[in-house]
Amino acid sequence: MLQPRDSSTRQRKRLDGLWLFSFDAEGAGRDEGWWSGPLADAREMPVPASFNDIFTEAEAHDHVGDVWYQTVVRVPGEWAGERIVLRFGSATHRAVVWVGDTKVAEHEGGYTPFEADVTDVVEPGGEERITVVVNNVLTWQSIPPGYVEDTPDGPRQRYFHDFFNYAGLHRTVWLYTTPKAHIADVTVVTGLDGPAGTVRYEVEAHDAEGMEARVTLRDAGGVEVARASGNSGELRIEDVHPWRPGEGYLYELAVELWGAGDTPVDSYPLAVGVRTVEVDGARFLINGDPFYFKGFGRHEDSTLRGKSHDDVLMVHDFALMEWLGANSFRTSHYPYAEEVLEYADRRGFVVIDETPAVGLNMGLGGGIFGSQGFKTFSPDTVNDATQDVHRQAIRELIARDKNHACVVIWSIANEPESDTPESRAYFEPLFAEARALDPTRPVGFVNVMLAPPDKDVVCDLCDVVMLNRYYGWYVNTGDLPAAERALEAELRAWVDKLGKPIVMTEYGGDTLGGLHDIRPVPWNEEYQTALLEMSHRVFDRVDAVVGEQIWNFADFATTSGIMRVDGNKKGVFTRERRPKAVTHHLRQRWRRGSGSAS
Ligand code: GCB
Repeated sequence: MLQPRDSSTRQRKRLDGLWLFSFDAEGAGRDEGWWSGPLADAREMPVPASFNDIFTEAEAHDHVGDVWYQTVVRVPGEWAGERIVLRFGSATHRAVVWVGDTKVAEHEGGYTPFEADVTDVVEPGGEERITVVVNNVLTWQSIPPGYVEDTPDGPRQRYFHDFFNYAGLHRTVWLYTTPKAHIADVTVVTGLDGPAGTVRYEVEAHDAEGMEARVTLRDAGGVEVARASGNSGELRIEDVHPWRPGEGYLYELAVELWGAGDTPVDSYPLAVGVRTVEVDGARFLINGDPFYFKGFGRHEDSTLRGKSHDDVLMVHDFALMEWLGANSFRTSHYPYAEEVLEYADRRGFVVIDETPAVGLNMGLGGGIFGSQGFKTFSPDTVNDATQDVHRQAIRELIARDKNHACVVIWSIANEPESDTPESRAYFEPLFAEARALDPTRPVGFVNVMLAPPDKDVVCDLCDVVMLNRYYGWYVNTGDLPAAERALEAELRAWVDKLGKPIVMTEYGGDTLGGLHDIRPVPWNEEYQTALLEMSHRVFDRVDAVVGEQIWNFADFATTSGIMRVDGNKKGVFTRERRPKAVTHHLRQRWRRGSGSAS
């Protein structure tokens, strides 16, 4: 799905700002038709933002069910005759949208965009009321899953992942135009051939009978380097400037649709980084060179905004990662805002792109205190219907992010159950789906500590083994020598079993910023440094380890519970982005080139 862009044939209008907003604690709005007039007794809510932390009441923070958003927009008069589209970057976790009294869109899944052609519903030059009901409930048939417990005090949302269930309109809402005959999708696949680069392209055009697609590729200085016509084809750049980690060199592909006239009917600019990605034995290659991932599992998370996209935070977070010498991150545990992927393309960051499939594991009790008392895969829990939603989440992720040079691995789930025949049966078709949709990128999932090499039955489907391990924290707590032996033994067992590259997608321990001691003890800053140093010694001894992504970049919000003190504190930065002492170790390691591909 294409991002809205301005071009010679397209315009867009950002609908962000203060919208009317109502909690619907009784779930009455859908029956009462709240879209059919101004929202009664509404407050104002910033868009984009999670709604949870804006007001002061506990009911707002912990609301379960529907919330309503409404705004009035004037559609520019000069848009008459154009195709007009209303697009949401995300609505967490599902939404229904009305323009005036007409229902125009419905979407399941909290982290991918959706849009509606509203040409026939809006009047250019007129004012239109847009109403959205957003629902934040997690069920056994949502991704991520959860369930609602009815208590005497009202519904309580339970879920199996370790981050707060922030919800709302988290990303920009656009109203934009395209011509009636328009470019609906573009797919590019890049390659390298000695000093030359190739860009295979495919254009999907709608209502464009008799028209021709033409593409022109320009370098970063605007100089044309290749052109072609036809809905698909291949461009060749004789002396290519590849996209590479640390150097986000981008070409621009001008995609145009031509009819009989002497100007294009539609025009869409797409940034293209030319690079290759490949797994070769136990090595991970970008442009044929071994690549070592240095970076983090992150969250879209900050005070007040919750999971809202925010350019200030994004640019600052990348600056902090660059300050440390990081070159990569994983979009744990859901697709991040499209702006983040675009920025990663430009900054030369390498991204492991993950679906929202987190918490499909009833063996994990929100940490280490045993299981949840459910079977993960069963007709009443994660079932065929859940798998369909998961499949759709994979489709939407790949459709959205397939053209980003920064994306080098699809991660189809985080820490699912993967040691039972049911898990194998569940995941086999999902791997097939991801591979069919994108045969060019490695596919994997992130393996949990409960499924080590002698138990896991799914990792052989992966191109890259991605491991979350907490030696020295949840196991061997406070005993780093024992942790060091156990971590190394397990990594060597993975090498013996699969011989594939291993990325450590999580390791670390909770650390209270400012807590110091002369001895490293769990929770103090000395311990975080010692634990990471221990882990790095092991990674450096195991050749198949091709990456280290610490859990987490910054402290983040979770549900309250005895395992978490004001959230998860495994960040190397606090939630306010102040550095913990360990950042100095990381700067030394990553900037002087340790933790690099051999
Ligand atoms: C994990 C999860 C992550 C948690 C982390 C922790 O394995 O993937 O979502 O936050 O452990 O801190 O326990």
